[in-house]
Amino acid sequence: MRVLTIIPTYNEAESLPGTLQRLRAAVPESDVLVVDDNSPDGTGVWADAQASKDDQVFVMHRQVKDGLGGAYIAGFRWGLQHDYNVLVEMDADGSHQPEQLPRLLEAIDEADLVIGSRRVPGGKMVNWPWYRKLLSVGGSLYPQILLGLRLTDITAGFRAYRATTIEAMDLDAVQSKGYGFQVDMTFRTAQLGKRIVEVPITFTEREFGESKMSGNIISEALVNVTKWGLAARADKLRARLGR
Ligand SMILES: Nc1nc2c(ncn2[C@@H]2O[C@H](COP(=O)(O)OP(=O)(O)OP(=O)(O)O)[C@@H](O)[C@H]2O)c(=O)[nH]1
Ligand SMILES: [Mg+2]
Repeated sequence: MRVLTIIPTYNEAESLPGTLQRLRAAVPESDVLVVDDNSPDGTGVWADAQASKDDQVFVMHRQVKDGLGGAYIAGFRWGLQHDYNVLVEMDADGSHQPEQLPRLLEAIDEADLVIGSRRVPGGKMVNWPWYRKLLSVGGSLYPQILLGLRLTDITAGFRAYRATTIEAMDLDAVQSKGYGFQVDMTFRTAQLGKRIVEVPITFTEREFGESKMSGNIISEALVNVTKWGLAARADKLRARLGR
């Protein structure tokens, strides 16, 4: 099983070193691809220096900041071209613990997508203020209901995909940039009839740097989820009416 862990970065010079070092120690068999959007703080330059010392670390540079969704799509394409079997998504900011990645990788034997969930038994959120928790619960519940997905944490960003899951998708059609990207990808995976499994993780608030969460990202997700949910319902109805 060839595993590639993709880490999108924008201004993570303070966080990436610790995350990368922990990841290489916890899961030495995984190659790593850092996808940096020309971070003004020099994250990309630091990553290049790392890559020149470690032949399991690779860096992709993109010229403009184009959202986490765009960075992952570019990383997925690279991973497919380079024949990896499993493509992992992980944040640079320390929210996702590399030491818990083996749990996700164990579960991928029996699944097409494994989601590290904060809300299955054993899952935790550490150091998150109440309003972020509320936003996260609401942000997960609304799409779960509207899209009819029986999952607990569909916005979660610590995940492992089988390469065959990503291969089966039309990546050009994935337009979501921010939070909605995770929901979008989950919905597509479910619509393909793929197996989705959640495993518990401990999610920790970032220590350094700044959040890229914004009102824009939230409203993009809300509008899109509503659109997808209604479109899926209309499709079902049309099928039932035989048109
Ligand atoms: N390449 C790239 N990476 C991004 C972009 N936006 C966010 N990221 C990275 O995606 C990961 C998640 O972003 P965060 O800012 O932590 O977003 P979040 O986890 O939703 O929010 P907080 O944890 O509250 O800060 C981090 O590693 C970011 O550096 C982007 O436009 N381009
Ligand atoms: Mg974060």
